[in-house]
Order: sequence, then C-alpha cells, then structure tokens
Amino acid sequence: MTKPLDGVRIIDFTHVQAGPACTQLLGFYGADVIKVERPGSGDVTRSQLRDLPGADALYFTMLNGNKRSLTLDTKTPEGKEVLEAMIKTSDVLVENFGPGALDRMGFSWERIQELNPKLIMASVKGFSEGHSYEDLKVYENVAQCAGGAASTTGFWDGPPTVSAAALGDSNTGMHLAIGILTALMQRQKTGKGQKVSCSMQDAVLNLCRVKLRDQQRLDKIGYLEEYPQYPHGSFTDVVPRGGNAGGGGQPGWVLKCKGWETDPNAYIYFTIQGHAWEPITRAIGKPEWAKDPAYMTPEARQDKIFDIFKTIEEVDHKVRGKYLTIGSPIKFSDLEIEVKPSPVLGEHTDEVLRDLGYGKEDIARLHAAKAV
Ligand code: CAO
Repeated sequence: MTKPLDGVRIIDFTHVQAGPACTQLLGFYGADVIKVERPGSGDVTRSQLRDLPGADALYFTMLNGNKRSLTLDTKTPEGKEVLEAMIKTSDVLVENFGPGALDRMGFSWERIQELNPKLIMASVKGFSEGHSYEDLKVYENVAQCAGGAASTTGFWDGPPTVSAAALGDSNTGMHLAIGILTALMQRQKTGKGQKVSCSMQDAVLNLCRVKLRDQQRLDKIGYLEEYPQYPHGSFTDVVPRGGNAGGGGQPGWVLKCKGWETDPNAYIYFTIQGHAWEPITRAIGKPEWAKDPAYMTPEARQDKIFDIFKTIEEVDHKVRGKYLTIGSPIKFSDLEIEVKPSPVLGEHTDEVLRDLGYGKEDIARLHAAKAV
C-alpha cells in the first residue's frame, strides 16, 4: 500500500525523546527514517532503565519503531564524508543535539544549504534562537517549568508540579512534525528547503495558552472565578495552581469511586455541565437543588462546589520479544499504519551505505576506520 510519505528520506540525527518522537511519527506515515547513531554506544536510551539484560530498553524501542539504524562517527573525516552523501540525497534532517553541536561537527545551516538547497533541516532546542537561554541544554522538566506548565499544575498548598505527560519532549516533537510537513508542502511550491525549529519552551507554552489567558484576566480584574480559590480564597498576582479544577466554564473535580481506599486509580473526573445539573441532582438524591436559586447556576454553585462534590462522592460508583508500544495517535480513513519494531544498533549500516553507492571495499574501509 502506498503511504503518504513514501519516498521522503529523513536523516534522523535525534536522541532521547523529543526528536525520536517526531521522526517515529513520520516513519509511521511511510518516510524512510535513517537513525544515525554513534558507533558502539548509540542513543543513550538504548540502555536506560533496562528491564531485560542485553536488550534495548523500552524507552528506546517505544520511540524508534519504523526506522533503520546506521552507526556513524560524524567527527571522523570518513564519517563526515558519509553524512555529506546522505545530506545530498535526503529530504529532511532532524536533530535535537545540544545548541551548536551540529555547527561544531562542521554542518552549519549554511554548509547544509551548499550541499543540498532542497533539504529541510528541523531542530528541537530547549529555548528558541535569540532567547537569553538559547545556549542551554534542556530536558523535559526544565521545559515544563519554563513554559508555565509546572507553576500552574498541582495544589495551591503544594509546590509546582510537573506533568506525567511529556509536554516538553514528545509534545515538541509533534509540533516539529507539523513544521516539517508544512515545509515539505512549501518546498513543492518553491523548490527550496528551509530551516524549521521548535523550542521546548514554546511548545509547552502553546499548550498553556489558557493559563496565559488567565494571567491577563488576573492582571485586569484580580480574581479568576472558575478557580477553587474563588470566592473564599485569595489571589496573588500570578495564576495559581487550581488542583483538579475544570479551568473552563464548567466546574469539575476528581472524585473518589468505590474502592478508592485500596485502588489508587478508583477515581473519576466529574464535570457539571449546565444542562446536566437537573439529572445530577436526582442521581445524588438532592432533587431540591435543581430549582434552588442558591444552586441553579454555575455562579451560584461556585462557593459551595466542594460540598457538592463531597455529596457526589458518597454515591457508589463502580527479549524483548513482544512489547507493548503506542502507534500513531492520529488515525486516517485511507491509510493503514503498520507499526514496525525499533532497529538494533547499526542494523542497517551496510544497507544504507550501499543505498548511497558505497561498494564492498569502501564499506570495509569505513568499518576499518571505525567511522561506522
Ligand atoms: N558522531 C559523533 N559525535 C556525535 C554523534 C555521532 N554520531 N552524535 C552525537 N555526537 C556528539 C555531538 O556532536 C556533541 O558534541 P559536542 O561535544 O560538540 O557538543 C556530543 O555528542 C553531545 O551531544 P549533546 O549535547 O546533544 O548531548 P548531551 O547528552 O550532552 O545533551 C540533551 C543531551 C538532550 C540535553 C541535549 O542534546 C539538548 O539540550 N538537546 C536539545 C533539547 C532537547 O531535545 N531536549 C530533549 C531531550 S529529551 O528529554
């Protein structure tokens, strides 16, 4: 079956999570993703948090399916020569090295354009170009703090809290994938490649749009009526942590279900939408609240919201071998996505070199020079 990205060749110069999440997605959709890793060691996640001795860790396998693996030391002259050949014959180069690493390797954006003006170069960095922190290396949780997610997550009497969702890593990778696809579309019109970059801070901030909305409302009126702090608590000049509050027009909270004393996940997220109020009052045995002006509207209920939630909680609710991974979160009506396993380190080195036109002797020479 023809895949949408068939024929798109991607040099996958990524590691850890933010970059690999992006390129795996493009691999799901048919791109030929060639993961370039340092000989001998490879992506650090191959050996991080191993659950099977000698086998690539789940951290690696779950982010590097649908790729081929080439080992290449791009700091050796021979390795540079192979990378140059790849740049000349590829459509996209994706990287998430520390700032400046690619330039130090000898592959600045200017040099890449000389080698292949049609190439799209896509990068993830912690902070965007021109930012005072642009030179910093960044991991997930730093981005969650810098992008406003951590300070607005958690409970008001506790510290800022990071999310279990990879808002800094995989989220940035997803943003970058959109950027790459957009640049491929533009290239169809202009014939030219371009540089696409997404900072982890910006990608987190993009998901914290409503918190920025709240900050501006707070600056103006001094309170946020949908937060648990209203009307009894107090506000400072920054958006507070709202616990599990809905954050929109409908109040919501995490409520205990039957068995919560022993099951850490016996909880349900409960949202009271306006039109659902009347049936809720019947279900919780408080039909008189349906028409009571003190409970009828979200505004009237806000100062009693925790008593209401308490009433609801009293109600009863009900080697490697195979590994579990997550396929494409995006579904298509005309595309069947085949999820393939991640490659072992260097599995496709000779195959990729042959694709580039290297003969037997040349391949032997590169192995002897420890460039691959
Ligand atoms: N051949 C030769 N050298 C290679 C190589 C290869 N195949 N692959 C990597 N290297 C080199 C790089 O060129 C770099 O060399 P310098 O000495 O010139 O800097 C060196 O390996 C280290 O690369 P790095 O800075 O990317 O790695 P690190 O472990 O020190 O930092 C990370 C990791 C993630 C903090 C950093 O890469 C980073 O900030 N990336 C951008 C933001 C990002 O993506 N963060 C999310 C990571 S997921 O949580």
